[in-house]
Amino acid sequence: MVALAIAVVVATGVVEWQVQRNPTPAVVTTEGLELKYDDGIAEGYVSPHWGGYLVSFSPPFTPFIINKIKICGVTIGNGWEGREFKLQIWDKEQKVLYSASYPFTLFPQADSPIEAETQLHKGLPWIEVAVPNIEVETDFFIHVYAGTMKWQGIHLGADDSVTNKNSDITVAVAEGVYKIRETWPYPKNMWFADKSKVNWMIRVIGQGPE
Ligand SMILES: [Ca+2]
Repeated sequence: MVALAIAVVVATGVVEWQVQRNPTPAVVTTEGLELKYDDGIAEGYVSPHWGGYLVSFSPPFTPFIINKIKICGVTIGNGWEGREFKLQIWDKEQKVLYSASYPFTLFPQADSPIEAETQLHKGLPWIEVAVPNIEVETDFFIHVYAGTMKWQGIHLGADDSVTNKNSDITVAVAEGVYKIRETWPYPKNMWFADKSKVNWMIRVIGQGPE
């Protein structure tokens, strides 16, 4: 918090800064401020149920410049070469601020759910995706649309270290148009059927304006 206060003072007179009231927990790293809800260790890996993963964030101050997104996960199965997932940044009104596609092969691959289970026990890996300095003026969302199903494709790490207040899943209602899914679709016998326990392991790295 000390670093944040200094950053705000230094910027006085250059940019109008707004300190946010209930910011997402953040840590200072060599790359900037890392916003995160999870404790770094996945309790499971979960499919997006044919849709996407959505996490809302409240930056420590605005404007806030997003430089990088970190995502913990794995792809299950083979033959994902050429397939892409969509990474988006939405503002608080769910308007798209940034949208780009990235190859599935950025994620480490597990040939089967059993192999994914082995990776989970070793600690699911993180990937990093650079984004071109997206400035946000409000709370925002990170959306990872994978569109893959039950035992195949992209599965993100799920963390139960805090009560979920920020993670949702999305559905595509038309080509490139998404909405937050109203129901939580996972089977009752799975621990992640309880939405309050599921935090998608997506983090944001950013900073104030120069
Ligand atoms: Ca955890």
